[in-house]
Amino acid sequence: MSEMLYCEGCGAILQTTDQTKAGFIPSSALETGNRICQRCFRIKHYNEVIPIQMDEDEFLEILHSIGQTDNFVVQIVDLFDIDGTLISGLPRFIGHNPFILVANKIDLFPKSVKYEKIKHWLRKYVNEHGLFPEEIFLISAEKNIGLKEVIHYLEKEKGNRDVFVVGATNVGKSSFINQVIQILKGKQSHIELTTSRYPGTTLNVVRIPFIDGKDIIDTPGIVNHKRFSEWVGPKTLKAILPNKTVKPKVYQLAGEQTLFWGGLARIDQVGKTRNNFVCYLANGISIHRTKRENADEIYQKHLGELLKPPTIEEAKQLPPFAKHDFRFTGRNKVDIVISGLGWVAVDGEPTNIEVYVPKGISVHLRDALI
Ligand SMILES: Nc1nc2c(ncn2[C@@H]2O[C@H](COP(=O)(O)OP(=O)(O)O)[C@@H](O)[C@H]2O)c(=O)[nH]1
Ligand SMILES: [Mg+2]
Repeated sequence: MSEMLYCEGCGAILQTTDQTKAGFIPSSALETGNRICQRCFRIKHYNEVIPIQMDEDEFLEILHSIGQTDNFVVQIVDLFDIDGTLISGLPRFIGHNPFILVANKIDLFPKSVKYEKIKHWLRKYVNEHGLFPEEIFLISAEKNIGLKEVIHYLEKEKGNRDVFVVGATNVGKSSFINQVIQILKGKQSHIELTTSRYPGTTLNVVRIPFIDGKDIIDTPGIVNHKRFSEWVGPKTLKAILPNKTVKPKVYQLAGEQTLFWGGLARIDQVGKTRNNFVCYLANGISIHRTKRENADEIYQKHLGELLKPPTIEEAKQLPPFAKHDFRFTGRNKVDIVISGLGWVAVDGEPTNIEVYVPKGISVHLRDALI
C-alpha cells in the first residue's frame, strides 16, 4: 500500500499483511474500495470481537495533543457508571480548551427521574472532582434523547474549532458521533463508526467533517481498570450491561441479611437494623436474599448456578472477593456504588454494611443520585 488508509469504523491504519494486528483487511476487499477493517466488519455483522490491545501511551499522546492546539472538547460519561467513567484529570490533558460534559444512557434511568435534579447532582459531583464544564447535558445516544440541544450548543459555542469527543471506554462516544452526524446529514452520510459493548472498539482518532469546515473527532477510550466491564468475560459482560430502563428492586431488610447480585457482588447488612436497600442494576441479574450466617456456604456451593452471572467458567477468571466496609449513618440516603455493575441506595437506621466484590473493582459511597 503506498498511501496510508484508515479504517472508517475504528481509525486503525489499514494493512493487508497481519491478520492478528489492528487494521487488517483482506487485499481483495481493499481493492473493491472497502475501508472497513475485518475486525469492525465482524463486530458490525456478527457481534463478534477480536481483542486487540490498545497501547495506552499512544492513547495518552492523542489526549495530550488535544491540549496543544485550539479545540473544543466533549467529555462523555456513562450515567450508569459515573464514578467509573468520569475523567477527573481531564484539564491536565486538554489545557485551557473549553469542554462540556455529556452524560449518556439516560434511557436506562426510571422514567420518573427529574432531569434537573440529576443535572444539579452531577454539577455538584463533578465540581467536587475538580471539573468545571461549560455546560452539562443528559442524553441517550441510542434513543436520540437530548442530542439536538448538544448540537445547538456546539453550533453556537464551538467557534472555529474542531470538536474532540473523549471519555472512558464504552461510554458511547462513537454512538454519540454517529447520531450527531445522522441528525446533521441524514442519509447523505455513509459514515458509521463501529460501536460495541466491548471496551476498546475504537483504536485511533477518526476525523469526520462536522460544521463550518471543522471536524468532529472520535477517540479511543481511557481504560479504567476498576470497572467490572474491564474484568469479566463476554457472557457476563452481556448480562451486566443494562440494555433497557432499569427497574429498581426494593428490599426491606430486618437485620443480619445478605443480598447476592448473581455471584458478582455480595452486600451484607451488619447488625439488627431495619433498612431499605434499593438495587439499581441490569434487570437480568437475579438478586438472592439470604441470612448473613448462611451466605458463605451458599456462595461456595452455588456460584455460577443459583448465583449467576457469572457462568461457572467465567467465574474462574474473576479474582476472589475482597471486602469493603461502610458505615451508614442514617442521616441521609446514600448510594453504595459498585463500578460498572450498579448501585444500592440505602435508607433507614444507622448500620454497618459490608460489600464483597472481585478484588480490584472499586466500591464507594456517594450521596443518593435518585
Ligand atoms: N442504553 C444505552 N446504551 C448505549 C447508549 N449509547 C451507547 N450505548 C451502548 O454502549 C456501548 C458502547 O458504545 P460505543 O459507542 O461503542 O462506546 P465508545 O467506546 O465510548 O465509543 C454499546 O454497547 C452501545 O450500544 C445509550 O444512549 N443508551
Ligand atoms: Mg468508540
